[in-house]
Amino acid sequence: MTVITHAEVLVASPGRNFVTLRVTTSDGVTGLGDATLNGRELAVASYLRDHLVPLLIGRDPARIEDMWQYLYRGAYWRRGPVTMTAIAAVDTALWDIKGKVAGLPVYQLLGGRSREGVMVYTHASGPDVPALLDDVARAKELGYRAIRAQTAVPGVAGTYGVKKNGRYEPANASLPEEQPWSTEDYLRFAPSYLAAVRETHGFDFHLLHDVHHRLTPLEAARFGRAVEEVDLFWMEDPTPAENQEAFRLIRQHTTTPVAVGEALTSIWDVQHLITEQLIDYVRMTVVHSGGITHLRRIFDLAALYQVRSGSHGASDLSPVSQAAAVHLDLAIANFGIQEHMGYPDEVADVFHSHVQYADGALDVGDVPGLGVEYDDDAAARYPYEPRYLPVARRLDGSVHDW
Ligand code: KDG
Ligand code: MG
Repeated sequence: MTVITHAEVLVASPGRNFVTLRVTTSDGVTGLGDATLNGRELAVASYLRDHLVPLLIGRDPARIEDMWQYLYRGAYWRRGPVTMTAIAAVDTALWDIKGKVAGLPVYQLLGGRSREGVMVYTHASGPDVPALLDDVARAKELGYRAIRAQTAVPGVAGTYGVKKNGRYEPANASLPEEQPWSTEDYLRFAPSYLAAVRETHGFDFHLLHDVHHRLTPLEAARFGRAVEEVDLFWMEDPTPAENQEAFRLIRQHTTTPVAVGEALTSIWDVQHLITEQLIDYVRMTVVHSGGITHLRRIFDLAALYQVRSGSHGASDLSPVSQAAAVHLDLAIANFGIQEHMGYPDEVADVFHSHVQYADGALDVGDVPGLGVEYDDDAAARYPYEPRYLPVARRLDGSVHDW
């Protein structure tokens, strides 16, 4: 019988930190899984190295569902980002191995293509409205059919999602940067710049916006109403989602579509949001939601309630996650859209990926498995660097949701 003979936890920082699991079988086949949890990378590395790798050795790599149940139920302690990211890394690596053994791309194992390429949205942002409008023009020229727009609220240095020197990287400091935040200023300003995007660039592309958990349900309802005329594809994470019931109030007041999920980790975290039809897009990811196995289950539940996928694809999800997402996006019936943020240039030295962008869409080609290889020699040139996400504080000094 083929068994897992070893599993390595690889930590490198090609432009930003990534944790990767590589599983090897007794037949010499390797599979990769992303295990990156931004700002808490080493907690997952230790969970894998100290607690999961010893459990993998000698097990059958073909039994993906059984492995998932064994690692999830076997931990006794349920859910949570560290556990679910570690399980995701194992699960993703086993799908990669299964594809390589079968000689098939992973999307074939998931039922085959439902579409030719997956529509992606990119980020446009700027320190002020003219810079944002220029960046939207740049994204349109690159062929994107869906664009997320963010700009700095005047006088609020901590506005989420604004590029510096052509890139947006929130994990920007060796200790968390503390950033000021004013909900009042944001609510007064943001609808006007989204309207300016439509006035300048028209309605022939999807426009998205990430609120990034900053509003209360009532504020989010007001915001959703205020932007109805600009026809948003979605408003993302309008309010923190620990209390799923909070979204009912938003729903009752606006027809602006709602997307939620990047900070959630299990089907239970979105059960109520989906079954009560309180959201339109579920934005969870392979890496933080227990892998391809669990995310497929979430998307299948969502399909019953006309909720579509909209997977998180920020640059803190490695190219292994990106490839896994594209395989899943190609296969499911209720695909909505995929985030495509891009990577620092150094990332391509370490991760050799077959994912390709063309005409507003991503595709993976027909390489067996996930279609990503890891270059150990290149990775050795990029040692881990401690990096934290920022913390937001209201103007009175109290902590806010970042
Ligand atoms: O690590 C946190 C980022 O992944 C997150 O801030 C990015 O909100 C995000 C998005 O929609 O890409
Ligand atoms: Mg987001």
